[in-house]
Amino acid sequence: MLKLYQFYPLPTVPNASLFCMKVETYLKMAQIPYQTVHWMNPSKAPKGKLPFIEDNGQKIADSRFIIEYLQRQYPNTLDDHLSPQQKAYGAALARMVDEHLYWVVVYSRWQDKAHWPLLKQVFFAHMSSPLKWFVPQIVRKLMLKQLHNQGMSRHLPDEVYHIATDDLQHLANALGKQAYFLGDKPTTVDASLYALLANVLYSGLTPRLTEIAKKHTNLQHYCERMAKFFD
Ligand SMILES: N[C@@H](CCC(=O)N[C@@H](CS)C(=O)NCC(=O)O)C(=O)O
Repeated sequence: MLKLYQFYPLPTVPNASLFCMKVETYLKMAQIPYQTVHWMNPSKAPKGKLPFIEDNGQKIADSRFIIEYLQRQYPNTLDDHLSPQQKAYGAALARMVDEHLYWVVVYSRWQDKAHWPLLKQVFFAHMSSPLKWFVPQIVRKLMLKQLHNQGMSRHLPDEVYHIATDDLQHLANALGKQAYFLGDKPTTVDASLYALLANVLYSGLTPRLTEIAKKHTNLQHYCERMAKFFD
């Protein structure tokens, strides 16, 4: 059976990693049977990041390539009704989440000092004792370096939360009164959007972002609908 290598789940969201949760949401939406393998050390993954999958003796890394592989190997009708224009719009929304808002979440979790004690406790809950004493600091240093290189942490905190406010408003407007981001049926792009929005609203790890997102009741109702895939 297909194996999904990902971090341990959190009590309130299927995964704290947006990319692990995106792939798991897609597997559920596409009704593909899989086994989860909980993995703590991304450096041992094929591309040094999680998630990756193993299927028929082949390892595939990166959520985008994983989903493309799954679409080829386990065809489904999720996106069949979409026009090329809707697919292009969906891809733009997914990239906004995966390549941009993701960094706002990373900032809120790792850079914002007020959030660090809780993050440390929750993220490293499954780590054994000697490692637990020094690994969290090493990982935090790595994440802060990534944030600096990507550029998000060069902004002032208020600027980062301004970006979040603006972009979450765009997402709320994009969803409007629809049940899912591309209409009345869930499609592949909802895997990315749900992973981000559920983490922002329910993980408990980004209180300032949660406050901003909670103003949009349509985004909350959307997450409640998407959560049914995990029942
Ligand atoms: N482009 C990758 C991004 C995956 C990613 O950034 N994973 C993070 C967890 S959310 C990770 O493993 N980070 C470990 C590291 O950067 O060392 C994907 O779509 O799968």
